Order: sequence, then structure tokens, then C-alpha cells
Amino acid sequence: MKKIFAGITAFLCCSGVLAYMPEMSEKVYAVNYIFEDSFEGSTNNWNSRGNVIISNNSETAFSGSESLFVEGRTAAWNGAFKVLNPNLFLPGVEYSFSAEVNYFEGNDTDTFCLKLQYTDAAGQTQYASIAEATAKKGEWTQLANTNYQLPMGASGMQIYVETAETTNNFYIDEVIGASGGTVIQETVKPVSSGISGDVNGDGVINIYDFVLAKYYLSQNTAPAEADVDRNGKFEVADVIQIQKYLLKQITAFSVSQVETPTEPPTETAEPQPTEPVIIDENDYMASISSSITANVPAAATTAVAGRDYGTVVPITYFSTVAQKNKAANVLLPAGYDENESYPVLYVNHGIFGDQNSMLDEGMKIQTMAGNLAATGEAEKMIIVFTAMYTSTNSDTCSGFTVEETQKYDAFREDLTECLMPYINEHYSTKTGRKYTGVSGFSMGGRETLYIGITRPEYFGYIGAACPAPGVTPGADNFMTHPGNMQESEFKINDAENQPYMLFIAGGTNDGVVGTFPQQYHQILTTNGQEHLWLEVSGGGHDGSTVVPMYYNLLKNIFKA
Ligand code: FER
Repeated sequence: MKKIFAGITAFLCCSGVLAYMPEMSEKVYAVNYIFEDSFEGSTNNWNSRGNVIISNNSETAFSGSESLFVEGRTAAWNGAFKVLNPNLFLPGVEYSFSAEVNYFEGNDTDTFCLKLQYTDAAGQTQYASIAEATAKKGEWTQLANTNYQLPMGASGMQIYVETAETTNNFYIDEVIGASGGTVIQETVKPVSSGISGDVNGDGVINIYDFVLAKYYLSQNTAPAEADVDRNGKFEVADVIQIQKYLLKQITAFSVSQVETPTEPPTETAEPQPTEPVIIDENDYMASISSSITANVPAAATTAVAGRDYGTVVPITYFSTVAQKNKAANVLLPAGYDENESYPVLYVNHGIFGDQNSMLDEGMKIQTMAGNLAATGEAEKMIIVFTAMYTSTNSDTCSGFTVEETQKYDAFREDLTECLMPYINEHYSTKTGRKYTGVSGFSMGGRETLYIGITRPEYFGYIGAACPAPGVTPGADNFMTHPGNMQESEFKINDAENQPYMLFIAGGTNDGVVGTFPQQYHQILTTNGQEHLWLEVSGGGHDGSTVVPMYYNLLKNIFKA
């Protein structure tokens, strides 16, 4: 996932919660409003209610230089509305709403209403009052309710402005939706609080922060307060911690260990290439099983000065599945030579990630591949870092839904029909399942298992670190997964195309996918499917489990 905040300058403690100040050069987020519509050069997704015309207007404004003008009203209910984002506004939860209104014709006063239209649990359309006020002609008047509870069971919610009786033209400005209790005054401008977990910056950590954090996951951006584990990235693990905090399962956020700086790399003479190791393909997994280890030697993960770690080439290829160009990164090994040919390992990222995520330093894949190839412990290979999300109508995952996971599942066809042919055409590859591996982390581990199990004729090597749920039916805090296949189908039925390696690693301390990796291991065992299982004691949903998986995979892959 994109890095969104870089540095931490100071830690301080407040009311038992770790807080910190982002570097002032970083973007400062003003976030304690869920939305703020100022109608400056935009109608901010407001729409006509009835047969009226709405437009930006600079004749009058409450703030800035423009407001939203509503004209051509023929009934009191005519006005303007905005749909509430259902990811951010939850039925049964209290919110603060405010809108400024003004008008210049008719009587000296007029009654304005801020209302909610919604569909109730029985499917009936309902209209509820949020706030009402009597406005004086020519004076901006606020319609506000600091504690409006959205009705239980409501869906299709929209807020709208109308008058009680008249059909005067009117102006709307500065419409704000915020957490329940927020007092919205012109002079009070939102600021970030600096409190870890206070995603909306209102000074407290509550349900609004959890909802907003979940929403930010899909937006590739978030305020620094959302990165509760302070590892410099906002990711699923942060949302889980916020949830646990609210459920009182934890009383403070655990901050990820800051990596101790490694010794500056020392120059060493490159080892001489050794004879290639060949492993009996009929007994591959049994032969290597005793060497599978969670203890990764520092020599594998530490960069050596002067050593060539290969070249990352960003590419785009046309996906006939997504009907557009998609991106990937191709890591060519040190000394890549067109006159030689190389096996190919595909690497899939976690949810909301992209082709850059697994090149992240914490994953150590490039470093380990370079070190292990230099010492002769691993084959030289091309590693392709994929961007899995494959959809004709969107470019980024919008959340935890069955529909969105299907767009990741669609990567199976994109990979085998579009990306692999592109790679084989443009690079000097060895092709066929003996020379092709698929691997990944979390969501990428799930897709790896799905792809590897259902397309064994393409991939002889399959490696999944912390695989996410969903290949088989299951449910967690995020969603219910119908399953790509039933548990009884989770095996490779093709006797001719049994994998050389089918390898799963799971951490005992993975707060995101929990025991799902282990469950996959158990289902494979029940189904009599040969595989390798590595449980990383204390391993989390990050490099601590990913590094051991890739260390073992890289060392053992492509040796049949
Ligand atoms: C889920 C739990 C975790 C899920 C996906 C994940 C789509 C992925 C996590 C990650 O990639 O880090 O239920 O469903």
C-alpha cells in the first residue's frame, strides 16, 4: 500500500493512549467533518429535488465566494438533496448535520427544513426532520442538529433542504456532516488532534473513527492518526486495532517495533557459482520438508554493498479481462542475459495493494532473491510483482464485499491469459509449470491458492503467506465469504499436475487473517493433499511471516 506518512517526530502520552505529532511538512488533514460542502466551483454532488435548477452562484455566499442556488421551485418540497455515503453514515448512529440557508424574495421570514429521506426496513419511503429554522430575508441562517440519530434499518439515505410552505428561490452553503455531538460554528475550523486512533480528529476515539478508518482503507489515503501501529503505513492491521480498542479488547495501541538499524553493509567478494542442485521431482516436497524453517539467517535478508540486486522494470500490458492496460513490476535478475532463459515467479500483494507493495523493504523479496542467487542457494529467476485487481469498471478495491473479491478472483484469467503471455513474449523466460511459480501475501495468498489449486497445469510452485479467507467458505469480522470452492474441492485433482511445492505459512500472531492460513493447512490435510505448512511462532500479518515464507520458497523453487 502506498506510503502515506513518512516520519514521526515526537511521542507523547495522553490519557493512556499513545499520541504523536506528524511532521509539520507533511500534509495536514482537517478531518473532523465527514463531509463539508462549500459549493466553491462545484455542486458537491447535490441534486435537484423536483423540477428545479441548481447551480453554483457567486451573488451571495456564507463562506468562500459561492453558494448553491436553487431556482424554479413550484412546490414547497422542491429543493436540493445529497445522498449520504452508506459506508460513512450508519443507521442507528448519531451524527451532527448543519446547513446554511438564505433567500431574497417574498415575506420577511421563511421557514426552512433540513430533512432526511430514507427507505425503512419495510421498504417504505420515509421523510424525517433533522432541523428547522425561521430565516430572515437576506440573512444566512443555520439549520443544525448536533445529535441526529439516523433511523435504525434505514437505507438509501439522502439529506435535503426545502421550505415549509413557500416556493421562493433560495441559497444553500456550508453543508456539513460530522460525528454526533460536533458543534458546527463558522469560527470553529476542524483540526487534527494528533491522538492515535482519533481518525476524525474530534479528540475522542469512537465508532466514527472505526467507520472512517474502514472507509479510508479503500481511499489509499488517511490522516496520520489512523496509522495506530505507527509503522508509517495505514493498513488493515490499524483498523483491526481500532476495532479491538473500541471493543475494549485492548486499552492502548501496540506500536510496531522499530527495526534496529543493521550494520552498514560490508564489501565481500561475490561467492563463486555452485553446481545447480536438483531435487527429485517425484519426491520434491518430502525432500525439502525438513529444511523448511522460520529462522531466516541475517545473511539472507541483509543487503551486501556492491552486490547487484537486479533491475525493476515497470511495465503495462493490455488485459482483455479488464479491457484496459494494467501495471506490473518485473524484477530481472542480476546479469540478466537475453541469451539465457529464466524461470518466473509471480508475486501477489495484499488487499488494497498494487505492483509496488511487495517490493516494500519489509518484505525483503528482492534482497533475499539477490542474496540467495549470489550464494547459489537459489536459482536466478525473473520475479513479476503483480497488480491483481481486475475490473472493467473500477481501478481500486472499494471494500470488503463479495463483488470486490470477485475482481481479485478475476486476476486468475488476467494472469494466465494476459500477463503471462506478455512476460513470455517480452522476456527471456523458461515456460511451463516446472519453471513457473505463483505466490503472495494475504489477499495475494488467497488468490495464489485459488489460482494454484485450480490452474495446476500452469504453476508447479505455489507459495502463500498469511492467506486471507475466501477460497473456501468462511466468515470473519470483515465479511462472509461464500468460497471459491467447497472444502472438499480444495485439492489438486489432477494427478499429472501435482505441485512440486504447495506451501502455506501462517503467523500465530496474525490479527488480520487469524487462523485462516492454518485452516487451509488443515483442509488440505483432511483432503489428503500433499503440501508444506510453516507456522511462524509470534509471526504477524506482515514481514515477520512473509519473510520466512519467501526465504523457503526462493531457496527451494525451480529445482526439479
Ligand atoms: C478478509 C480478511 C482479510 C478479506 C481480506 C483480507 C476479502 C485481506 C487482508 C490483506 O490482504 O491484508 O475477510 O476478505
